[in-house]
Amino acid sequence: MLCDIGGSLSDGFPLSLHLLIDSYMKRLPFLFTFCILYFTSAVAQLRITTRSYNPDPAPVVSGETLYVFTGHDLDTATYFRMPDWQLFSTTDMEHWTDYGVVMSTATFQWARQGDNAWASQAIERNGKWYWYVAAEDASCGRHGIGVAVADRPEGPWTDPIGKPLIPGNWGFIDPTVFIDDDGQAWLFWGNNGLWYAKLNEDMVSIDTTFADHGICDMRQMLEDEAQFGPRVMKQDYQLGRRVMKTNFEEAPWIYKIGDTYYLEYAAGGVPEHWAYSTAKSIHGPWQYKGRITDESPGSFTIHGGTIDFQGKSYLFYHDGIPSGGNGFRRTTAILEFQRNADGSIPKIKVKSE
Ligand code: FUB
Repeated sequence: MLCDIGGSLSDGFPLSLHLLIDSYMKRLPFLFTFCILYFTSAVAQLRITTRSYNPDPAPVVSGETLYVFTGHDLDTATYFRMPDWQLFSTTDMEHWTDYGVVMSTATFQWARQGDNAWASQAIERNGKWYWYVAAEDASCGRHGIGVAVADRPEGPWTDPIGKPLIPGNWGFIDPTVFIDDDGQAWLFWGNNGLWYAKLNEDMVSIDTTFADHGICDMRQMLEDEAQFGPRVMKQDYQLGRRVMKTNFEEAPWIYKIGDTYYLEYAAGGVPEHWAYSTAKSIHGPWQYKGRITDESPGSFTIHGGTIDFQGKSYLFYHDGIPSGGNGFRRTTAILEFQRNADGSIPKIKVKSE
């Protein structure tokens, strides 16, 4: 197994991010105008709703229905102000059912209440739904990964373990979950670092005999340009300064087609673009495959993922177009695309309106 289990878990989103974002926000008008001009041939974007901001989309197919679990940026947000999570569904990619807010931080007694309800992904197994979320572990003031369970996507959702599945630590955000052909479920997560764990069959605990007390640290792999793309100058939150790092930033999105594992992710530092790597084993080594999109118009984050539904492929991500370029008021966007015959993902042009 190509798992590095050494090193301390110390990357994450610290106060220095405020400075970085502050400088980004000052450049927003220019960047937003640039995006609009750059994507001149763009046509209207597919939206689920503009009723509320709905960032960090995580699509999942169940039978004839595609569900999209999202976060929720408050209408007045000037930093990440995210109290709860929302749900939408469709059977035709045109008409959407809006379930509104279906879960909040109140589900997790261990979490900071009313804020920091960050990115998530849900999955169905044996008639139950499991929703993995990033929420702030109040015991340490850092994000950890929680899990909620329900009989149906719209809930009611409950916390079956009463504690974080993965306790808080630097960079412990953005969970993505996947069940392999042999029934083994895997949970990946990370910002400025990447980690994964083997879920037990109950989906609400991890196999602590795996890797280092159940967690495999992939940060050494992230150092390899062949696996995660060319180094760029990026903020290192642990060091509090900018250093050269490979492409991976955050928001892993994992799935498998045939015998190939796909790991899509937000890349390049902020502003982020969407990129991917593939592997023949869940444990790697990964092979960097390139950009899927350029930066998202009006948003310095891009969090999303691709999914196949009713014979077509779709990219879900968020942008800042409806809010006029406010990177903390993000809206889900959808683009249809065609995978190449060899399974590779073509470069997809994000839309400007
Ligand atoms: O929405 C809060 C954070 O911003 C997510 O966890 C990241 O992926 C980025 O989208």
